[in-house]
Amino acid sequence: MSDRAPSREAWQWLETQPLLARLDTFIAPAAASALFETLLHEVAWESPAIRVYGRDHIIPRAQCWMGDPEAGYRYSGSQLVPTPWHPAVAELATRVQQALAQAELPTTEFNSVLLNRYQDGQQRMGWHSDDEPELGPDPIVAAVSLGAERPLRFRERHRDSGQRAFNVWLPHGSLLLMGPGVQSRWQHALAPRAIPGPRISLTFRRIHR
Ligand SMILES: [Mn+2]
Repeated sequence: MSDRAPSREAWQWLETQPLLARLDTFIAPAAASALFETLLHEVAWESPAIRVYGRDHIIPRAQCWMGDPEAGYRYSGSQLVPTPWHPAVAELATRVQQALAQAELPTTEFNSVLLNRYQDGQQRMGWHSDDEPELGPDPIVAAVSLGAERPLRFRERHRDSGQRAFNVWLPHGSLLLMGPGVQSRWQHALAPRAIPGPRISLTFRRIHR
């Protein structure tokens, strides 16, 4: 990984109000591939059952919640205690903060990260916002994508607003900033899609106690 964070000009402003910005060149391809392999083999991936409308379902992906010991979290009805930071993920968290600061973008001290691993395009994530109470009223969420390029789909939470849904493609090694206001304005989802390869996403957050 390079030591210098890219300049503000390297970012693409996908939406300005609220701010959705993507840095395609956050991690160079070879380093991103190496990180993908490390995480694939060294993260304690789990596919827990979650209760939806009174029935238990195995989630259609694998996940790992990582972070500071005090950064506990509730997710779909279960209490998650974070796994200790993997050194490569801790380093990545620091790099994400540096990249945001370097570009004068909104940032925070990320103390936790949700890793999701999608085996192929059939694995998915349903519509939701990252708006759990632990994240505070207006969270900043930063997502690093590794592996197969796939679109994250956004839609208005209030569907009568007349605004369209839209896709944000997330290339290998990219960083997506979901700035203040994004979670309260939009939901996002990873829909099933004919994409052959696996993908890992790391969404960095700050848990408020
Ligand atoms: Mn999310």
